[in-house]
Amino acid sequence: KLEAVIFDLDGVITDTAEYHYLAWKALADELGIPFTREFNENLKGVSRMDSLNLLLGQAASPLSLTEEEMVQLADRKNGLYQELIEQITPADLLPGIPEFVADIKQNGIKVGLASASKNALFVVKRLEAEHYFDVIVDVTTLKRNKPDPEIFLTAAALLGVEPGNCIGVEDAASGVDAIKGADMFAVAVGLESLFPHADVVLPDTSRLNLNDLIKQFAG
Ligand code: B16
Ligand code: MG
Repeated sequence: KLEAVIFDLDGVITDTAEYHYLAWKALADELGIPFTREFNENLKGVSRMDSLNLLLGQAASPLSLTEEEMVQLADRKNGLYQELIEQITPADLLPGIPEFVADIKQNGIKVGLASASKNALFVVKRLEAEHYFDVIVDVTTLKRNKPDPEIFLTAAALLGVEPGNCIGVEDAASGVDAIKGADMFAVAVGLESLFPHADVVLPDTSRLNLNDLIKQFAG
């Protein structure tokens, strides 16, 4: 029986995935490293430092950077990202999200947030969506990044529910793998071809429907 729905933030609750892309793209341009939207898919759900390493791997000739230079680059990306998310308002909730969350809560099902972002709480506050979530996992308390299931397992434990009774909602392949690794039902939002491991793939958030998902979950 469904006890909780656990959401990713960036790209599911709001389109901050676009802001992450724009900030990485600006950094890549400065460094003269090619960076496409297609390659950006690999960064979704991936931590800041791991993302930087993936981006640097795209350089035509390998850059030899010190630890300190790496941290400076990551900080610069984060600064650009933080400028972009200052502008977020509740109007930036993705289509269907307020209705979907309201429906979940009305049915006595719990709601969790499992975002890999250290900026997650700031974004949730800008969206005025704190009240959506019974639990928001603090990513700084975790040992392992997505695709490791730790973040989804932590959300379930904090909610006091069985992982097998949870649905996870993600926009990243790494996140879907984290959900499946946690033994949860995985709903992906985006292009079907990007999510071979998801249980259900929906083209966008406006298609999230609790009744449909409960049927598929039970099916
Ligand atoms: P930060 P999510 C993830 O958030 C993003 O998808 C990913 O692009 C980003 O690098 C990561 O958070 C870390 O974010 O630099 O703000 O700590 O999709 O798990 O909500
Ligand atoms: Mg995401």
